[in-house]
Amino acid sequence: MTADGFTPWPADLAARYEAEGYWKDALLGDVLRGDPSRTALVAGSERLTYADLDRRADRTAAGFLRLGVRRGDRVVVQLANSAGFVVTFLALVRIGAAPVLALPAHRESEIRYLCELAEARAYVCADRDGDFDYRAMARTLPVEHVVVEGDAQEFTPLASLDIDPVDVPERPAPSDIGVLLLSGGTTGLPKLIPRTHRDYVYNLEASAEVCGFTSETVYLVVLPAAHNFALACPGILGVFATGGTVVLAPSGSPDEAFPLIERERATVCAVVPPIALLWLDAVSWSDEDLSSLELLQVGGAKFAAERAAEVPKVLGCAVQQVFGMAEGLLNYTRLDDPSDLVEQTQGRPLSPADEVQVVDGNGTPVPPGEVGELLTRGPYTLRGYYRAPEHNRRAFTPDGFYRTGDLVRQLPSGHLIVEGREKDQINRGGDKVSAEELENHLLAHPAIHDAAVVGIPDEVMGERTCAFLVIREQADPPTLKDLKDFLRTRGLAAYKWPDRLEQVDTFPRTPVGKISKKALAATLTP
Ligand code: OOB
Repeated sequence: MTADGFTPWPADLAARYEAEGYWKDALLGDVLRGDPSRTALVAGSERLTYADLDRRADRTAAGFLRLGVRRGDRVVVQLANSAGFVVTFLALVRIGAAPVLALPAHRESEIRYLCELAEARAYVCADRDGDFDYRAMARTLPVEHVVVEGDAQEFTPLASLDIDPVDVPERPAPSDIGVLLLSGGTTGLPKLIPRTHRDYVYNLEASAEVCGFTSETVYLVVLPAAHNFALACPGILGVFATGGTVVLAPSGSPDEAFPLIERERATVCAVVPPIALLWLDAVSWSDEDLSSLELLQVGGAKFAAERAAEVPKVLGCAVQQVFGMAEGLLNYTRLDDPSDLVEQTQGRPLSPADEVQVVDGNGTPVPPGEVGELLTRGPYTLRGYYRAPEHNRRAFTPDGFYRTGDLVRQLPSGHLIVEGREKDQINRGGDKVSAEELENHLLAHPAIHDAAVVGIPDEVMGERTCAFLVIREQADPPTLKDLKDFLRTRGLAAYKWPDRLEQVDTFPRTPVGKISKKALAATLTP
């Protein structure tokens, strides 16, 4: 690991990725490659051409420079799907400051930690999200500058950073950290994933090619723009690199998304399975014209084969399964794959340079076609989490493969089928909840002696979160409502709160004395 918390690729592999053309002298700030007069971005009532967006990014870059943000700095960005998000992202990467991409749902517990871990120079947020006031939270954060989109109160308005452009004093290098993504997490505290300019540019360009993006693509964003899937798989940045149009929606609700598909003639959208299920249902009662849709990308959690098969029939567009991770590796079903592979698999690796191994508990490859843990390394998969040397010793093999914690089976075609998970994480419809992180918060409750968090199957969400609790003697057991209030005051994002509580006297143990989460989950199934 280098002094700045980044684990580089070994020299021999780096030389190979360069020689074979995966890594180019490419910068994230240069991805706006559309015709200057064409529409790059539609967000609410704003419509920006490529020329407009380019100018806005340069002007806001000048504003961040004036604030004192420089190459090598980190800035925590927490914005909803707005033009401000896109402009802020481009402005920061142009001056070589890495955006730390928090989700709008994160709260003080996550944001404070991210500011501290990244030693962020600034925090960029919206004014509010419904009842929640980001500015009130910002007052307590350890950052020099708070920049607010909307009503800034005493803070710096994002709009005030829009000033005359200046020459960038120090351009970033392609091997610099371009952006820091959030990991789904399996530990007590969130982890940050450093993505270099050149690896992320490869990620988004290769994805755009595999997904057939062109200047005619109109991409509707319904997932948080800060999520890797919507940002770069191929996402917003993949559209910019191929000259198409990005349309931002506030959410995946059919009420908001369908009218935008009709109005903007959207051709592609990326969703998580619960949104796909909602859409499959909603077409029967909605009267919007969705005939422009050509491709629905579904990923983030397992999408059932039967449902995938329904997409072309019900929505009239092709479906693509995407099994990806912010850490890097992306698997896509290909547009010309036979329908059984598209429906029944989660795709195959994006890059010829992706190395995958499927191994047993000892790290030995399993026979072809059998289930094992997926390990991977490649030109766009991290070699270490940011500033996490101890965790990195467990999360990577000695030869640099990332242990995904996903249980998969690989077909002779290379396609992967996700069969389960080994990591201690709940996948709640694509939102990832670290069991340990939630357990630590629960253990801080005065009535709770011990806590174990497990995922329970759910038809729509795939999984929901159940907290098994051992209550202290003489203490009143908290209700689910009590616990949610408690977790709210602790500043934990609401998607991480438990959906269900179960009180137990003791936890079942494995032979080595660990809590058996399998046995706990089994007590709930009839
Ligand atoms: C995407 O990224 P993350 O970082 O939120 O979550 C990664 C994890 C994977 O390790 C796997 O456990 C799960 O999410 N996952 C899937 C899946 N796609 C992701 N599990 C089953 N089937 C799938 N299709 O979720 C992500 C990043 C980029 C593109 C798409 C998704």
